[in-house]
Amino acid sequence: MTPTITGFERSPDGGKGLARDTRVRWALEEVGQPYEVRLVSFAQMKAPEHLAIHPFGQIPTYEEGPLRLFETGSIVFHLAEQHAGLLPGDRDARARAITWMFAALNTVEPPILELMTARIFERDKPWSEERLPLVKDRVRATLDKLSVHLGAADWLDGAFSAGDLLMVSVLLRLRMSGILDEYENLAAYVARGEARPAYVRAFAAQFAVNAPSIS
Ligand code: GTB
Repeated sequence: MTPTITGFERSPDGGKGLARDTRVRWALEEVGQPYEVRLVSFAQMKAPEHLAIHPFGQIPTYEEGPLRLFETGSIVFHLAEQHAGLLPGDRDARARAITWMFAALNTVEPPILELMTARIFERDKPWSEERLPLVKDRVRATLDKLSVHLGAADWLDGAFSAGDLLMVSVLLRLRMSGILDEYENLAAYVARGEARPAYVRAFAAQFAVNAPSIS
């Protein structure tokens, strides 16, 4: 059965691949699962039909027959459980890869989201200039440790896994701030993720929807 995911009819990022449907597209591409996309407007996201699938009125969602999921981490985990390629077979290695999925979403992403909020939504506030360096330092405090863990390795724990897929996706959001380039090994790690054929296909698919039209 071909699953259907949802994405923005028009992403606010204009095709940079930062909205979370890109993570789900990437996971689907990694496991070779064809999929369909239902594009939704902001109004549609808040309508009862969509709220029945996503209680918080957001994207992405995932529908596969009677199964309806929301939360990107849960969708990626479901795909990794159903298909080979995103989680190791060995019990302990699998548990560690899942730990990295949680680390990406629960430990590394929150300060990055805070930075995006500070840079985009709070930049006109009178206190913004004073707060921004503090928020940036909270991101660095996490990246310092992540960078030490990664060292010279290609991926976080052995072979590429769903943990790397989510971690690269989270770190990608830092690119515009310039902070990612302060960490040579993390910048190379993200570039390695972006070079994967599955990521290239996922990025191209969301770009085809969201690229700014030239008229
Ligand atoms: N915890 C949920 C998950 O992981 O799936 C969070 C889902 C979520 O935040 N979805 C966002 C959404 O639907 C899209 S990705 N927002 C609309 C709303 O809440 O009304 C967040 C996002 C949006 C835009 C950019 N951008 O333009 O750069 C980046 C990320």
